Amino acid sequence: MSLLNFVSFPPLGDERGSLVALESEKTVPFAIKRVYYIFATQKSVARGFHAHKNLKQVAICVTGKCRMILDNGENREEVWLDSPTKGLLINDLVWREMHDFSEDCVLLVLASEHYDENDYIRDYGSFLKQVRL
Ligand code: T46
Repeated sequence: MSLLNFVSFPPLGDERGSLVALESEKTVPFAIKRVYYIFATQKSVARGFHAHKNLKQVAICVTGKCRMILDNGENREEVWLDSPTKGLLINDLVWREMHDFSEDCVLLVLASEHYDENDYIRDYGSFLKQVRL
């Protein structure tokens, strides 16, 4: 089964332009407890390099693009996030890396839990041990 599960957010456009509505437990398949966004990422910087024990997220590039790698310990897949109408659903226990941010990239992330540093697995070896239990 692919690691790349998308949520599409149809634009509610009219002659003035486009609008996307993100609704907790409706267009977004979980209750949203936190929203953050990543922007002004410096050239050649890669981010992420961790997994979460208990966190679902939807990542949307609202402007610009970046390359997202997901890895469940068995398979590694990648995708360009490059559309404000395309959300990538990231489940628990999935290693993620973000690369090749465009200068204008704004990566919006909707999260199912509040921020908790103890939820992060930041070491790839520990991640592999955990998913292979
Ligand atoms: C993820 C990817 C896609 C907070 O204080 N609150 C928050 O909600 C977040 C997300 C971060 N922080 C602090 C923790 C660090 O001191 O902000 C700093 C940067 O966070 P981090 O190095 O974890 O950023 P990324 O880009 O490596 O990862 C982030 C999320 O942390 C992570 O959950 O899935 O984006």
